[in-house]
Amino acid sequence: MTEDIPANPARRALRLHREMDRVWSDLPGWRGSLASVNHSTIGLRFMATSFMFFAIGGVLAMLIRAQLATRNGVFLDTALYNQIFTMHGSIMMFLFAIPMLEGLGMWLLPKILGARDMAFPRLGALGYWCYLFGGTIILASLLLGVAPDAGWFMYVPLSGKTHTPGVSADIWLLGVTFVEISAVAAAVEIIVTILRMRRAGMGLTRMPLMGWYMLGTAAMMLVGFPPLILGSILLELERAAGWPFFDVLRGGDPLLWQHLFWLFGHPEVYIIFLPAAGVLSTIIPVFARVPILGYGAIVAAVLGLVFLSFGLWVHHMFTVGIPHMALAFFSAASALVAVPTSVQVFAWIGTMWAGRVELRLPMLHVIGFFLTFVIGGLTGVMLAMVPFNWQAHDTAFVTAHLHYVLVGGFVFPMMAGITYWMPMISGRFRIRALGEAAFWLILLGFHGTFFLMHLTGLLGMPRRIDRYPGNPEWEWLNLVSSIGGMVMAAGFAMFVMDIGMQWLFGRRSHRNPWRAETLDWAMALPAPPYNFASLPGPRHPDSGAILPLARGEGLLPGAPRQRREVLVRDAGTGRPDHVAVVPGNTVLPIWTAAALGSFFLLMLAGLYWLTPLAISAILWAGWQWGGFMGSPRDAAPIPVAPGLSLPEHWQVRQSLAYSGTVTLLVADGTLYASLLFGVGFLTVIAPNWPAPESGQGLGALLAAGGALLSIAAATLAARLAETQRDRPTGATAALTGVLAGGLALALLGVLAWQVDDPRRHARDALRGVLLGHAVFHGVVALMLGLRCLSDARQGRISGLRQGAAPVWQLFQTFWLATAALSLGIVALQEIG
Ligand SMILES: [Cu+2]
Repeated sequence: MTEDIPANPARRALRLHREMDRVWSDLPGWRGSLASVNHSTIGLRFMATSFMFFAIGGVLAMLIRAQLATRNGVFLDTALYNQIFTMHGSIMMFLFAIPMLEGLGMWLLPKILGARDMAFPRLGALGYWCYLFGGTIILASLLLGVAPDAGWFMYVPLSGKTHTPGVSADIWLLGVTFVEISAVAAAVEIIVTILRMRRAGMGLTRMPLMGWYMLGTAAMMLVGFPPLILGSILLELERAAGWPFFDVLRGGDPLLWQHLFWLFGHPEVYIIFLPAAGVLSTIIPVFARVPILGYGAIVAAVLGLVFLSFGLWVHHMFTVGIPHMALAFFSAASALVAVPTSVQVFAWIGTMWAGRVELRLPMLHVIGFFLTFVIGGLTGVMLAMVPFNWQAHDTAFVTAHLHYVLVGGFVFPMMAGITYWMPMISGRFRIRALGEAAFWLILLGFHGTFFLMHLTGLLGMPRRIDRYPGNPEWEWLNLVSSIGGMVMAAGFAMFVMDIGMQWLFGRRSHRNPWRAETLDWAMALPAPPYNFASLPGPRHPDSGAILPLARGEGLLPGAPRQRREVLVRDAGTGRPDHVAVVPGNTVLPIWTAAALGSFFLLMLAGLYWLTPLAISAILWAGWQWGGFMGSPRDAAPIPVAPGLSLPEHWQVRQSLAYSGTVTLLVADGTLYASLLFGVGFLTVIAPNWPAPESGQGLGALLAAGGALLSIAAATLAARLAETQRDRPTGATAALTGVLAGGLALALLGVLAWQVDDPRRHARDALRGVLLGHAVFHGVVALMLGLRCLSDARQGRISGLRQGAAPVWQLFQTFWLATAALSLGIVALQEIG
């Protein structure tokens, strides 16, 4: 697919390493560690932090098991028990599993795809700080005794103001939303990295399977998280400002929350499972010493799972009263998921069958996966059957199923992955025996805990209860489960010890210790911060190229311009397209996260009047981020290989930033679509509609029309500013666009003045949100416009250099489309 690119002349590998290391290393000291943006550092931090949260979630689980060991458990009172199971679920889902897979993706993807960094290093760092701050807020609430206690699914009306006064639910909603920012950021980053930064000439059909799995995962995150973010915003608005979305008396419906939650919550299972399956597909062929069986079938299965996972959320709601046809459809669809899942399981078994499996430690964890996950899959098919579901609903059976799927489908594969890639992280081999003992303890402890819970559930024990004085027949089952839990906890402690011992005392590992073929092993151990001194291309497709790449024979060798340069390819053809300079060490991400965090904390404290301060800090930080889009000079093309020179990223329209914006707008569009779903759902389903007569008159109509016209004018001006950027008319157009955008915002403000009180009815509340959506996008569009204007004034844009203009133009168009749709809907409501 690409013409072969000639090799660069070989140089001394050590010299090249020193040159790269100077440019790519983190700064020394603790201050330097705040400024780090390198994907390896950030990825490892994500994984280490998530493991810490896993330990905390595990301790909470032990408390639950201690309470349930006897039927009159006096260990915890009910209020604390409720906090603990809510926090156990929330921590494991939001603070362990998702960040763990983000960390793995961030750390591994550039290595396995043959790149030096992720597409947006600063965004990765921002995501990490958001995760850490959000997680800390959630955790602190437990220490302060105000932890969320309404279950990790936060069902309304239980989580509403009436039943859960105080801040506990707000902490969950704001904290989790804060953490989700990092998930959406990671999804954007992963997609753009996979599509545009793979080794030159690596076609999609020859991409390591991990790439496909992460692509599927990121796509699901991009579409799965926005509904939950929207749901959290709506619920927080209802709690904080009294805007009714879930209050039946005022035109809301609690079921809306369930839909939004499970629109996220179900794909979540696959979001967690797919990267884990990617790990399995990566390491099984290595230890079986044969290529993976059925590459194409696996890719098809991944795509099938991504597609199916979005049609299944209703199977969490079989008992809420939905039409029979819908029940039948979602039941069948849920059972259908077993097909792509088993395609993969058969491919893995077939691969092991065809080869000769070396039973090293990572492979033991793979066996643990098989023993566990298959049972979880079977009980999953059972639960997909509506009559059985009605029987087992909300019993310990479901808890058992859930843990079989999540521990089998995520924790075991992750332990396999960690032990597999540890030599690359630590540069050392493991010490024998400790890891094996840990594995057996975890496996036996796990099945000891959860296998019997199927039976406990079938005997009728509900989830989430803290005492069962009237049911002595559950007692011995629970006691065995509790003992199993303690054994498993001891196993995890040993696992951590094993990792620590390897780090400290392991003997040095030689290169590529597992004799794997993927590019992640084409580097020295431990992996250097820049990954590859020269980048692999069609000539150097796998781990066999380790020496030529270190000697600079690959593409874009070294760092002669003293900056972090990466190669960006055309997404389709695989031809190298341009050289992007990615940002180096900077404290901007942590500042931005702190600004965002202060906004969340002020909201939590109820200090709404202080939030404008935080908002200005966020705007200031956002302005600084844009500084990277302009450059003061036109540069000569950069030599990549003999006879191949490429432009810098300022000079191309299809830059990483542009691809990233397109991807982000998919998430943004999903959020908006979820909002429209909410409007439609409440209008059609909720009782207490139609809404009372609205008092909006001619003034509102004029303001709406005027705002729309101004946005259209600004969009036109943005287009002109982009195409004419090298001429004075370009700067004039930018100025016009900014002014028109400002006018539109002012008119939206006038409109806000005229809207009926949003607390009156769900329709008015939804109008408030639609308006807020338009204002928010207006502010971002205006910032981008100002950036273009200022860059044009300072000569940071030219005929060759694009600056922020393409992104502005894109965003402005999105603003126009959504604002027009929103105003159209309101107009329709008024007529109809
Ligand atoms: Cu589900």
